[in-house]
Amino acid sequence: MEKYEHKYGAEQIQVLEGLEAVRKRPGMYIGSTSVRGLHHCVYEIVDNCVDEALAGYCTDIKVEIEPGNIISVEDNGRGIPVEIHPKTKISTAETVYTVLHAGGKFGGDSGYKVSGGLHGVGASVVNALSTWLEVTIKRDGGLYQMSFEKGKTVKPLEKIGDSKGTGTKVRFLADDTIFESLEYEYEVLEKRFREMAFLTKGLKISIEDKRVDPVQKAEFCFEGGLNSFVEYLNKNKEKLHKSPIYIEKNDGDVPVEIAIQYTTSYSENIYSFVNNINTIEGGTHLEGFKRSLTKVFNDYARGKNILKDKDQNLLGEDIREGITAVISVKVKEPQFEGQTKTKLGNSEVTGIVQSAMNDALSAYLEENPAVAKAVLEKCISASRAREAARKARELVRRKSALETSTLPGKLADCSSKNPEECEVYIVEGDSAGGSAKQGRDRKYQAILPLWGKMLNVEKSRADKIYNNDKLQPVILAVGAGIGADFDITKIRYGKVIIMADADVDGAHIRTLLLTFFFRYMRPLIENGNVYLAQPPLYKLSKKGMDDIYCYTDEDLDKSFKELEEKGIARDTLSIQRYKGLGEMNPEQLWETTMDPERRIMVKVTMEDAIKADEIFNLLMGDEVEPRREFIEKNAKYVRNLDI
Ligand code: 1YM
Repeated sequence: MEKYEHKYGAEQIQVLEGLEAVRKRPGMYIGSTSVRGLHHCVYEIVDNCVDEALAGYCTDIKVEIEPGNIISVEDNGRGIPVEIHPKTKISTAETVYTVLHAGGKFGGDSGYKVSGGLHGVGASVVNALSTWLEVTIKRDGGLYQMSFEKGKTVKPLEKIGDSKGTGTKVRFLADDTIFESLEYEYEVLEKRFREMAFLTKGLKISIEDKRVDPVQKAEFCFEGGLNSFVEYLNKNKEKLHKSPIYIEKNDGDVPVEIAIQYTTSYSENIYSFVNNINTIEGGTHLEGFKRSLTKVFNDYARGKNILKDKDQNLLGEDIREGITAVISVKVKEPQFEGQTKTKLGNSEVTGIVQSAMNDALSAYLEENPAVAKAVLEKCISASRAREAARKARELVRRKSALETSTLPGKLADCSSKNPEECEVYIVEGDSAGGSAKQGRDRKYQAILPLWGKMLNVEKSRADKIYNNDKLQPVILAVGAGIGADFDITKIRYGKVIIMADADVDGAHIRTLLLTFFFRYMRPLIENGNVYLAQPPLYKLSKKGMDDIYCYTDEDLDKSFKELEEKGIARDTLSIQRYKGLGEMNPEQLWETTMDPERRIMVKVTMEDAIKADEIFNLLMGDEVEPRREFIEKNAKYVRNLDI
């Protein structure tokens, strides 16, 4: 068997220092060491397979979660090159796994590798953050293998046999001294791989979770690409036209793929991707899409005399009502901006997307007049509703100007007027509201109790939202308007905290409020002003001992263990399980959930909000069956919002 020589030269010493840096500051390379960073490692390896698919050599990717949280990823591409690399003097495969950012630098460049941002940091980072990692390569008729521990080579690449076909397989165990937990969440991975399969037409991606019996698995392959994606997103919605509008332009520097389908809903659902990365904050590609959509529909409506000379143009928001769209572009050197580095900054992309859309969309409308008519009718009714909303809003404003207090009656406001130090607790239920009012710090903390069933935002246009008696107090308390009028500089509280029970009803209210904020006060979430309070689930007490509050089941187990070590047996403790906030007296609520020194709060991210929005669609959609199915299957997901 041939063996690849392994020498430690100056290059190799630099390599080891490089990977040491990754282990010292993992967050810098994978975002975080939470379960999110853990999943990120899997995506990094799978991204290499997808690059190989985009290059036209790989059709099949298999991902497995083995018992013990070992990840295995296999593709049927060309196999990572095995010959000695001229610069490092070791095999190219080992170079890819030990040199930081080797992917782009060493010729393994598909052209659309991501520079900077959270993604694309490569195989060597995953290697550095793994207790062990093993790579098997089938190439040129040979079977090759190498292995590493914590990024260090323990077995350099060696030919261990012959092979038919080609491909690469990577198995690794993430390092539990680096990651907070090694428990992969099957649903999270499944969702990402479904998305990746939608984004790469014809690529088959399968996932199997072998930690559970029976094995949980899924296989994705979509010949329709983004068309299939949009159909999937709309599967529980009523559609205005049968098949999505599909636009593809591959001839330029920036390939563009877009699918659009209108539904009867009132919300706007646009997902955008750059190099397969979800650009949650949008950017120049989304801007180009919106501009073209607005222009093409207005031009068509004028040309066909659907909009008369005297009529005003339709606004972008009118034309996006009820739209579901996915936009995917590939950019060679993407610049990512924004709070979470998921906003595309490359200015040239706006015009590229815009012109790709202009031609294709106007041609589509000419060829499909019935679709054009149905969509425009909806747009026009949206613009009328917008007018009605404006009038309703003015009414609210005028009313406020006359009244001495513009604040909702139920709000117990704080005495400070400095938004930076103020917070408002939106509390579910009257009794919890009462406790919160008594327990709070009056100077900085305001309480707004809400009750009863929330308005179904999905089925309401903006005018109804303004007049809704449940949401109006929230709008007035926050003080910054809604929708296009929302002005973040006017918010009255720096922290808007949703405080709901840790049960299904609480999750429901949380989902509703998050969806409302996501749809109508999005900057509030983007700016990081929305929080979820975390009330405890249990109280442990015993005579002569300070009460112990536990916020999760794991917390409870940990406390039992710690107490047992101190000689306090479990069965001598009195355990209270809190079913609702209402069971806590004001003092307890302050101590456990509201005291800034002691409380645990979760800042809501755009991802949480998107998840809430998706769940909300399912919970509130017209069809009962998918909702029931979803609740049965994914009750855990609703709780996951709290993670
Ligand atoms: C399970 C992980 O990494 N597959 C993979 C990686 C590479 C190639 C094929 C590949 C790329 C190229 C040429 C090229 C990589 N090669 C490199 C480098 N699966 C997985 N499959 N031949 C094979 O891009 O030119 C980096 S990744 F740098 F060595 F070329």
